[in-house]
Order: sequence, then C-alpha cells, then structure tokens
Amino acid sequence: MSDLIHTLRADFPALAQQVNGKPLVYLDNGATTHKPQAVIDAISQFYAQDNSNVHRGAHTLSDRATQAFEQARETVRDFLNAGSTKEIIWTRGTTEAINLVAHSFGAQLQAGDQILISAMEHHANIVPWQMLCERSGAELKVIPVTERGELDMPAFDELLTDKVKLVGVVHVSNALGTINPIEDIIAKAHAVGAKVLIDGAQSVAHWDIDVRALDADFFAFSGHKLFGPTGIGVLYGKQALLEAMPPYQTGGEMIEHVSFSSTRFNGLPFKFESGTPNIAGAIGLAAAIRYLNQLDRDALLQHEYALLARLRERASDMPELRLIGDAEHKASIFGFVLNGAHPADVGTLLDQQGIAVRTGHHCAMPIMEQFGVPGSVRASFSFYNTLDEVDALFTGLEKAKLFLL
Ligand code: C6P
Repeated sequence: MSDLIHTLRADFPALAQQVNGKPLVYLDNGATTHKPQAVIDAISQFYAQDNSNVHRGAHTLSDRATQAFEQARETVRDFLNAGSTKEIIWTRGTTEAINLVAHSFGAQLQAGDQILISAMEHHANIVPWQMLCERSGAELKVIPVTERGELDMPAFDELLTDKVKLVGVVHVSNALGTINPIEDIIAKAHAVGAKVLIDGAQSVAHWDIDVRALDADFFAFSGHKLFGPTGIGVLYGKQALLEAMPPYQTGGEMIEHVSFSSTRFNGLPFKFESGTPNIAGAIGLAAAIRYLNQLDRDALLQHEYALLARLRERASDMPELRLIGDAEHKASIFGFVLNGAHPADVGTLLDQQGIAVRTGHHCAMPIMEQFGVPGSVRASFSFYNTLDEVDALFTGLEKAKLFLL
C-alpha cells in the first residue's frame, strides 16, 4: 500500500515542498484538499484554449466551453448516481447549496412547522435555518450529541414528529469526525413525511456516494474538499422537489423569457443557476472526479482507516491529549486538545515543524461549547497521507509539549 500512496503523492505537486525548512506534512484536508496535476491541467487548458461563456455564444469556443461544462455536470451526475443532470445544480460550494435549499424549499414553511438539525452541524447548516425560522415562524429543533460525539438516536426518534418538514444533517462532522447513520435518518424522516438534506462536505472525499441508494432528497458538497477547485460545489436535489421549488437567485441564465410585465423561468437545472457560472471550476471538479474514478477508492479508504488506527494508538500513549469526538464510526478527522495548551499555540508550533493542521472552533461553535472547549487542534487526513506523517504529528506534539506544558 505504501508504494501506491507514494506514487499517488507524486500526482499532487503541492505536497512536495518544504515549509519552514521541513517537508510539508499536510493534515488540513478537512479545510481543503490539494489538487492533482490533472485538475490543474484541466483548468489551465480551459483558460488557454476554450475560454468562453457558456449557453450564449454562436461561436466555436463557446460551443466547446458549453460542451465541457455540461459534460462536467454529467460527470457529477454519474459520480453521485443521480437519475438526471437536471438534479445537479452548480453552486459556489456546500454553503451556497444549503442556503439555496433554505431559501427555496424553505419558502413553503410556516409557523407550526419544524426543521431538525443536529448539535454537531457546521455553521453553514445552522445559520440558514435560523434565518428561515425568523422569516417563516417555523421552529428549529436540535438532535443532541452524546459524550463520545455521536448522534443521540433515541432523542432523534422522539424529536421526529410529523411537524418536521426538513431534517438537515451532516454526513461526517468536520469537528468530531463522526460518521452519522444517514441511511437510518433518511428512512425514519421519510416515514413522517419529512425531507432530508445531507451536508456531504466532509464525506465525498473519503468514499463514493449513491444518492439514489441513500434516497437523499438533497445532498450538498464542495469541489475544493474533493481535490477540485474552490468556488464550485454541487447541490443534488430530487427532480420533483426541485421542479416545485421557486428560483433562489434571479438574473440571466435562469430565465426563459423576460418582459416588463412578467418573467418565465428556465427549466432545471438552469432555474437555479443565475449569472455566468464558474465554468473553469466545474471543469476542474469533473477532472478531480475522473482522477478519483481511476483509483481503487475502497482500498484508499482502508488506508485512511489504518491511519486512524495509528492515530488512536499513538493518542492512547499521550495522557495530556484529549480527543474531541471519539465516535465508533469515525472518518480520518482527528480533533483534540493538549490539556493546558491553547490550540492556536499548538498549531503554531506544529507549523514551525512543517505540519499543517487547523485550530479553532472549525465553524462548529455549538459542539465545541458542548465539549467545554473554545476550540481544538484538528488533523484531517486524506488518502495521500502516510503512516510516517501520523508519526511526524506525534513527534511534533512531543516537541510542542516541551514548550507549552
Ligand atoms: N468546513 C473546515 O475546515 P464551504 O465553505 O461552503 O466549502 O463548506 C462549508 C462546510 C459545510 N459543512 C461542513 C461539514 C464543512 O466542513 C464545511 C467546511 C471547512 O472544516 C471550512 S470551515
């Protein structure tokens, strides 16, 4: 396996650099992943050769750009196993995808309705629903999280009544690493007539998603956490739901006919895509997916679990280290505090050793508060990380301890 990982690392030029005089150990993949050369090439080829606006021009370059852009949508459809490209809406990322649903699907909500999210959500899956509740009079309910950082499923069962119109839940928590039982959640929510939005920002990079097998109503993710560019993301929505939803933002591209007396909207997916889209971003994201499709993703996931096992083993030998989130089902996202040390100081000392982690509240303040910490240190891994890098993290932490504890 380690030979394969070293071969794959060569596909990611940013990994092969020194930072602060040390080889880069990049453990901030939850924030954004690095990009393989194939993605960088696809974006630069678009700008070097095909650059043009889409769906507009009567010329060859525009045709090429449109073809590549719509082919990218088909690549995403296939990746998610969605039934139609009409169900694939380009957004700027997970945040915009959730806001779209909150504004558009949410337009039908009224006083007496409830939205159910969990205590481990990223702010992107909290604040849009709070705003919707203010606008509509609907009520926001929260599924509690246990001490280990797992969803309290008996509490979920109790909270799930026919008042709930939408359940919004994160697939993998960016702060805790917990993998949530979304199949169960979706089935139970459907049984009371609620729709389900899955925040897939942190899951897509680790394993394949099949939105039809999941029966998810909405699934959101960001390209930049999936080895693609920033500024592009996807909202998957079931066609019948999207057809019934009003447009989110308005302007060019999302219309069929405009006069000063009335406007007819375009069909799916364009109804939700106003203005010139991120064409290069979509093409770059499709290149990332094509790159992933030629890999054995199951084998890479097993490698990530081996990294996690080593992390857990090393952590058990460091009594000052307190895990923030120790779910049974966990992705390779490792949040912790060193008792007595501020997470930001730990992060700085690791950076001096070339080790990139994220520190802070990870845009998930409510769950940090529940764990009684203002923030944590988070090492988030990808398939291109190695067991040696896990060991480098712990060597770095031993050094940090000498300064801080
Ligand atoms: N989490 C992290 O370091 P955007 O910013 O739209 O691409 O993704 C927002 C988002 C939504 N949900 C989850 C679970 C996320 O992890 C993120 C982004 C990054 O954890 C940046 S805060």
